[in-house]
Amino acid sequence: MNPLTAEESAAALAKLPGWTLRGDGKAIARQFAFPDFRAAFGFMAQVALLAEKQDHHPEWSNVYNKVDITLTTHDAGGLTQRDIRLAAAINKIA
Ligand code: HBI
Repeated sequence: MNPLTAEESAAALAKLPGWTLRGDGKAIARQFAFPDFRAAFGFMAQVALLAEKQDHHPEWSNVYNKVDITLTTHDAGGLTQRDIRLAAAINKIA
Protein backbone atom coordinates (compact mmCIF):
# COMPACT_ATOMS: atom_id res chain seq x y z
CA MET A 1 0.00 0.00 0.00
CA ASN A 2 1.47 3.36 -1.00
CA PRO A 3 1.47 6.35 1.36
CA LEU A 4 -1.16 9.04 0.76
CA THR A 5 -0.09 12.16 -1.14
CA ALA A 6 -0.13 15.52 0.67
CA GLU A 7 -3.41 16.35 -1.04
CA GLU A 8 -4.99 13.02 -0.12
CA SER A 9 -3.82 13.42 3.49
CA ALA A 10 -5.31 16.93 3.73
CA ALA A 11 -8.62 15.75 2.26
CA ALA A 12 -8.79 12.81 4.66
CA LEU A 13 -7.94 14.97 7.69
CA ALA A 14 -10.73 17.41 6.80
CA LYS A 15 -13.13 14.57 7.61
CA LEU A 16 -11.35 13.57 10.86
CA PRO A 17 -12.25 16.13 13.57
CA GLY A 18 -9.55 16.47 16.24
CA TRP A 19 -6.74 14.76 14.32
CA THR A 20 -3.67 16.61 13.07
CA LEU A 21 -0.96 15.67 10.58
CA ARG A 22 2.51 15.15 12.14
CA GLY A 23 5.20 17.50 10.89
CA ASP A 24 6.79 14.90 8.66
CA GLY A 25 3.43 14.11 7.07
CA LYS A 26 3.84 10.42 7.84
CA ALA A 27 1.34 10.11 10.70
CA ILE A 28 -1.77 11.61 12.28
CA ALA A 29 -2.29 12.22 15.98
CA ARG A 30 -5.00 13.19 18.43
CA GLN A 31 -5.27 13.64 22.19
CA PHE A 32 -8.40 12.41 24.01
CA ALA A 33 -9.35 13.58 27.52
CA PHE A 34 -11.77 11.74 29.79
CA PRO A 35 -13.36 12.42 33.20
CA ASP A 36 -10.97 9.99 34.92
CA PHE A 37 -8.53 7.12 34.43
CA ARG A 38 -11.27 4.48 34.40
CA ALA A 39 -12.99 6.16 31.44
CA ALA A 40 -9.66 6.59 29.63
CA PHE A 41 -8.77 2.94 30.11
CA GLY A 42 -12.23 1.82 28.99
CA PHE A 43 -11.70 3.81 25.78
CA MET A 44 -8.29 2.20 25.29
CA ALA A 45 -9.82 -1.25 25.69
CA GLN A 46 -12.35 -0.46 22.94
CA VAL A 47 -9.64 0.93 20.65
CA ALA A 48 -7.59 -2.21 21.21
CA LEU A 49 -10.47 -4.35 19.94
CA LEU A 50 -10.86 -2.07 16.90
CA ALA A 51 -7.16 -2.35 16.17
CA GLU A 52 -7.29 -6.11 16.32
CA LYS A 53 -10.35 -6.18 14.07
CA GLN A 54 -8.62 -3.95 11.50
CA ASP A 55 -5.17 -5.49 12.06
CA HIS A 56 -3.87 -1.95 12.35
CA HIS A 57 -2.44 -0.78 15.67
CA PRO A 58 -1.89 2.61 17.30
CA GLU A 59 1.22 4.10 18.82
CA TRP A 60 -0.25 5.50 22.02
CA SER A 61 0.33 6.68 25.58
CA ASN A 62 -1.91 7.24 28.58
CA VAL A 63 -1.40 9.63 31.50
CA TYR A 64 -4.27 9.38 33.99
CA ASN A 65 -7.34 10.71 32.06
CA LYS A 66 -5.56 11.51 28.79
CA VAL A 67 -4.83 9.23 25.84
CA ASP A 68 -2.50 10.32 23.03
CA ILE A 69 -2.79 8.32 19.82
CA THR A 70 -0.56 8.38 16.75
CA LEU A 71 -1.42 6.39 13.62
CA THR A 72 1.02 5.54 10.85
CA THR A 73 1.57 2.55 8.59
CA HIS A 74 4.99 1.04 9.28
CA ASP A 75 4.77 -1.29 6.29
CA ALA A 76 4.33 1.71 3.96
CA GLY A 77 6.61 4.12 5.82
CA GLY A 78 3.90 6.74 6.00
CA LEU A 79 0.18 7.57 6.19
CA THR A 80 -2.23 5.23 4.40
CA GLN A 81 -5.96 4.64 4.17
CA ARG A 82 -5.54 2.12 7.02
CA ASP A 83 -4.68 4.98 9.36
CA ILE A 84 -7.63 7.07 8.15
CA ARG A 85 -10.01 4.15 8.55
CA LEU A 86 -8.90 3.43 12.11
CA ALA A 87 -9.00 7.12 13.07
CA ALA A 88 -12.59 7.39 11.82
CA ALA A 89 -13.58 4.32 13.82
CA ILE A 90 -11.86 5.72 16.94
CA ASN A 91 -13.73 9.02 16.55
CA LYS A 92 -17.00 7.08 16.54
CA ILE A 93 -16.31 5.58 19.97
CA ALA A 94 -14.67 8.62 21.58
N1 HBI B 1 -0.28 -1.38 12.58
N2 HBI B 1 -0.08 0.92 12.66
C1 HBI B 1 0.25 -0.27 12.11
N3 HBI B 1 1.12 -0.25 11.09
C2 HBI B 1 1.49 -1.40 10.49
O1 HBI B 1 2.28 -1.38 9.55
C3 HBI B 1 0.95 -2.63 10.96
C4 HBI B 1 0.06 -2.57 12.04
N4 HBI B 1 -0.47 -3.69 12.53
C5 HBI B 1 -0.15 -4.99 12.00
C6 HBI B 1 0.75 -4.97 10.88
N5 HBI B 1 1.28 -3.83 10.40
C7 HBI B 1 1.05 -6.32 10.28
O2 HBI B 1 0.47 -6.41 9.03
C8 HBI B 1 2.54 -6.61 10.22
O3 HBI B 1 3.08 -5.84 9.20
C9 HBI B 1 3.19 -6.32 11.52
